[in-house]
Amino acid sequence: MHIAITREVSQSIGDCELTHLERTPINHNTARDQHAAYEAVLTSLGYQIERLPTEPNMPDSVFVEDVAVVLDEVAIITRPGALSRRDERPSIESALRPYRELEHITSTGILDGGDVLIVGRDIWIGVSSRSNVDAIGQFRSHVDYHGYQVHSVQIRDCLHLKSAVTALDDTTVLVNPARVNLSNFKNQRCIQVDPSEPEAANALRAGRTIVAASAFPRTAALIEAAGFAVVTVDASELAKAEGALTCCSLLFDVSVA
Ligand code: CIR
Repeated sequence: MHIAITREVSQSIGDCELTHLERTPINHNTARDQHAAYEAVLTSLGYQIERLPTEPNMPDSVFVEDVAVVLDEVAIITRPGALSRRDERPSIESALRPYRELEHITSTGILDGGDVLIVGRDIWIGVSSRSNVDAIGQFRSHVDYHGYQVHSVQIRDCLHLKSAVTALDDTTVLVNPARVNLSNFKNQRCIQVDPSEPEAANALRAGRTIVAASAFPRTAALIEAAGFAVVTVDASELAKAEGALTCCSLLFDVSVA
């Protein structure tokens, strides 16, 4: 069974954290419609959606990815780098508890799930304004035992590692080389975003299908040309909050006896 944990867009999304973008008005209805369309795509790809109720006082709470990292063996509850986002944790913990053992990142570690890239048994964690080396060490101690190799990686000019690179399958990454050095991914097949679409590196791997933003058609064509099935969605309103496609869900599998 494939599960997608999502959360309804908060009415207060206009008060979201912003790091690189100027604040512009976010239309809550448009954001909600785009989010519903994103969920519909995941449903069509075989995911069962577990939608958490909206959190009126947590502007960024739609971006559930930042609060947990779900592996087959364990889920890590993060300690988000932005103070305003730490109250997002209890509801995500409750949602994950039926499915996974839980581990936690504790002070003085900070970690956003958006900085954690899983490619097969390799995990890269971006050192960013939201994630630090303390948390990377904690993360490693939680997953070592399960056979994962954890690598820390420097990023440039973006919020999270996954604004720079995402996984298309267990051996292929989609990268913006202006934001992260390609030399980190010597053992992976690297597909580079179209240079005119610097935000396009965040695509969502949903089983064998890649969900890509409709704003970046050139990169979507490159992904398709590399042999992947691609579905596009419009995430332009959520992008005003510096959110992209991986941010809006926690995807994982549950074995049914
Ligand atoms: C934040 O700054 O925390 C939100 N406005 C955007 C978070 C996007 N999350 C992600 O890329 N994983």
